[in-house]
This record gives sequence, structure tokens and C-alpha cells, in this order.
Amino acid sequence: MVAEIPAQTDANTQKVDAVVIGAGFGGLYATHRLAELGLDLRSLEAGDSVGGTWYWNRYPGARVDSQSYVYQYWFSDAVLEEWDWSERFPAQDEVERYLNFVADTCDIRRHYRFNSRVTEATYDEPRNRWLVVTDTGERYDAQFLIACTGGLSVPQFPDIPGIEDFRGECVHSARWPAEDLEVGNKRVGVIGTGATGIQVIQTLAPVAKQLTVFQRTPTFAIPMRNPHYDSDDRARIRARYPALKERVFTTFTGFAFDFQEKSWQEFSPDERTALMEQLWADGSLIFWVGTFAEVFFDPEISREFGAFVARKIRARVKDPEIAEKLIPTDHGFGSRRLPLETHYFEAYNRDNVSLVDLRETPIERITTEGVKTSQAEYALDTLVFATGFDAGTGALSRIDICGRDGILLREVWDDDLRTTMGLQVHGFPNLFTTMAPLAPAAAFCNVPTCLQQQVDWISNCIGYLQAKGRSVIEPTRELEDQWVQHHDELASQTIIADSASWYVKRGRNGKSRMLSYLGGVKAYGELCDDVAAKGYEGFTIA
Ligand code: NA7
Repeated sequence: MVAEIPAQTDANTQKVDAVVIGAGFGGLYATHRLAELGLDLRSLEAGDSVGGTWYWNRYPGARVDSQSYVYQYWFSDAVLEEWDWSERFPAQDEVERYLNFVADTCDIRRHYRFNSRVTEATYDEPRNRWLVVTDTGERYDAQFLIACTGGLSVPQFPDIPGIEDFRGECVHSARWPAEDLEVGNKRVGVIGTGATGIQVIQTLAPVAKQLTVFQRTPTFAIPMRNPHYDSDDRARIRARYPALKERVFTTFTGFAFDFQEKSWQEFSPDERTALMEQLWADGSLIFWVGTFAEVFFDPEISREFGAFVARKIRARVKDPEIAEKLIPTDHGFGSRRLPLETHYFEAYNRDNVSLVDLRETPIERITTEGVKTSQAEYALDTLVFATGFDAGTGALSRIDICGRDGILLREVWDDDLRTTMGLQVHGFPNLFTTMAPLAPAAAFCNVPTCLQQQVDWISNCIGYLQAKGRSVIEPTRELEDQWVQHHDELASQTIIADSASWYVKRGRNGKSRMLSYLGGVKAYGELCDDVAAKGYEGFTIA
């Protein structure tokens, strides 16, 4: 007997066990793990190759801020053995090459369909299956839907009038063309001074004829120490891999280091300064998430760190007025992401670089010629928007994800930004997410660690269902309420909760919620494992 085909599927709908969305760190690993479970898979990616963040963000100076020896996968001995990192903090092209190497070495690419953007996913409740539709008209009928769509993947353009009037070249950092843009001998403007803007500015400063930086909020940043690795370095680092593979899942942020064991109060003022100098000299994010946990709770300690960084900035910027403009005064050290920089502050000592403080002279509009502030018009050939992302919810909210009872995920989130451990959402059975709100995410995690942790949980869960002969899993509303409450309790104790950065998502209803789970990678892993060990306690399984 031929099975009845439901109304929304047709003969062209391909039946698979699972659809994975995305070919970044999370999607590639999810594809690998689910293929290992023997699932019939289709993985879909909007870009024309693998890489995710490292495929899209090819702006000048794009570079990772995590040490290469922890910014990697641990699942493949062949990859660990064969892949050689060239430096401590590799540039975009190297990380992209790494992900291509993994896809090829582990034969992951064959599961993918590229240039295929998912536009709709509808849960067919009577059949307990997802109907997934792409912009190329492909349709998949899948039991499981795993969305590895990234937490920072939808570029955000600022709401400034006149953008479409500009006659020069206009580009968002996250959509920099692969063939590159010629910026030498050009008048370039950059709007945005977050982690991305800093990398763009320090890279274009020596190249552009004139570089005008439009800064709304200055950013605490510290110098990156980025030695190149030779074969001896690599051998030394490789010998640490077995320990690192365990270590990263047991620290607070998924790096190899952790917070200081002694508290701030146990150090004398001189010892504190000496420690700050020592961590500063390391030139890594240890200065941010390897100091004292109290930095994130105690505004006074945050101020001390801010004052230390401010002194360093003043010592590097020749013009004292410019130096003051580059020092944050409206947010504490630690409440926003700490970028690592290379000659960023020295860029402002150059004759061809100028800083426009938008707090003093706001942008009124973009004109045909450039940027017009309340005080002047800046003629430009190229305008770069380093204005960030629609963080956390951006990618999933742009897909029409329709769960039980016809509810849309974006409407649920517009009303109340909620998930269960960032892995599932009540009302959306068999939909799994990575890097979603309320899980450890980019804000406070070395992303590959968090992604491997989350994908492992998801694939173990699907493996469990297979083994038990079950087909559907969904968190109960009660469990989700508990998780949201736990998440909020942790977030509200920190100085980050009040941050006006992408860490905190403001919903259309005016309510806001911290995106990233702040209990730490280790505690998060233990909580998630505990739920699994208890037979997915708090989930409905059918
Ligand atoms: P961020 O950190 O969100 O930074 C965006 C920057 O763009 C920030 O300086 C913003 O100033 C600025 N911005 C945004 N809108 C405007 C308007 N309308 N006018 C002027 N300036 C504006 O994004 P990034 O890409 O730098 O970094 C994201 C993460 O990627 C980073 O944290 C790492 O984890 C990797 P604002 O602060 O809002 O005043």
C-alpha cells in the first residue's frame, strides 16, 4: 500500500531522517555525528561552501580571538594529526581552510546542498515530521530538524536615512566580497568600533588614502600577542591535545584557562596590578575571562580593570583628546566583549586617520557623497558598515518556523525569548538548535567548545530515541520555565545584564533578556548531561 502523501508534501518532497541547517562549526559537526548514527541526512547551506562565520566574514583583518589550539574540533584524530596551525590567532582564510579540510578529511561535504537557503520549516503534527523548504524550491520531509544557523550570522545595517543614496561602494563587514574591494588610495569610512570594526580599522589604516572612523561607543581592547608557530611549537602544542580535549569542557568559558583561584580580595593592590600586567602581556582573552569572576559582578572591580586599560590606551594615543574619546565611559570593563587588537590605537596617530565622535556629532544621514553628521559632511569613496548582527535570534527568526498549533518561532520569541537550555523550544518537537539564546554562546564561550558540547547533546539525544524506538522529543513548558528562571537569575547578578550591546536582546515588546547562559561551560555541560542521564527528565518523549 502506498503511504498517503499529506497535503503540504508532494512527489518531489525528499524524505530524510534529518535536515541540518548550516555549514559552520556547528553544522559540520552535527552532520558528522548524525551520519555516524546512520541517519539519512540532508544538510543545507546558503553559501556556496562550508565555513559559516568564516565563509561570510572575509573583511580585511578578520581574525579569530581564540587560540588556534582550542579553536578546533576534537573528534577526529586524523584532523588533529594532520592539520597544522600557522599561528596563535589565525586569520579568516586559515580558519576557512581548516573547516574545508575537516569537511574533506571526514567526508562531510557529500551530505550538503550548497546555495540552498531554508525559508520555511513546518511541523506536521499528525505525522510528527518537519517539512523543510528552501529558496530553490527543494522540499524535505524530515523527522529531525537541527538548526546550526549561528548566533551572529545576520548582518545588521544601521537605521540611518539615505543609505541607498550613496554613490560610492557600500559594504557590510560580514558580506565583504570574496574577490576583495580595492581600498588603497580611497577615502574610506567605517561605522562601528566593536570587535569587527577594530579589525577593519587597524587593517585599512595603513592602506586607505583617508580613513574616517565613525564611533558611537568606544571599546575596551587590548593588544593581541600572535606568535607564528614553527614545527617545534606545533609538536609541543600537539602533545597537549589529549589534555586540552578534556580541559576545554571543564572551564567556565571553554578556553584552556579559567578564572583565578584566589578572589580579588585576597590580592594586595600591588599584587593585583602585577597580575593585570602579567595577564595583559599574555595578549589573549585571559585578560577578560581568565581574571576574576568578580569583574562581572562587582562594578568597583570592573572599574579598576577599566582604569588599567585606559592607562594603556592613553600611553599609545598621541593626541590626549582623541585618547579620551577612545576610552569607554558609559559601560564597565567586562560588560562587553573585549576585542584583541594589533596597532588599533596607534592607527589614530596617523595623519590619514580621523575619528568622528558620534556622541558629539551624530550622523544625520548618508548622502550621495558620504556621511553627513550634525557638524560636517565627510566625502567618501567606500563606506564600511561594521555595525554587527541581529544576534541570537536573527537567523532563525528569518525562517518561517511553524511548530505545533501553527505557532511561529519568531512570534514566540517576540513575546518572550525562551528556550530549554538553548537546545529545544517548547512547542517545536524534534527541532534542535545550537548557539541559540539561553545556551553558552559567543558572548562567553570559545565557540567551538560550546558547539561541540551542544551538538554532542543533540546527537546523543537522537541516538537515545533511536535506541528506545521513540520518535519525538519536546521539552515541557515546566522545564523551560525553570531553565528561563535559572538563566535570568544568573544573568541578573552580573554587570552584563544592563549592557547595551548585542549580549542583551531587546524584544519587540520592550522586554530584554541576556542571550548567553552565564553558568559557564562546565556547569552547563553537567546540567545537560544530568537531564540526559535521567532519561531526558522534563521532556515529553513519544
Ligand atoms: P558589535 O559588537 O555589535 O559592534 C557593532 C558596532 O557598530 C558598535 O560599535 C555599534 O555601536 C556600532 N553601531 C551599530 N549601529 C550603529 C549606528 N546606527 N550608528 C553608529 N554606530 C553603530 O558587532 P561586531 O561585528 O563588531 O562584533 C560582534 C561579535 O563578533 C563580537 O562581539 C565577537 O564575539 C565576534 P554601539 O556600541 O551600538 O553604540
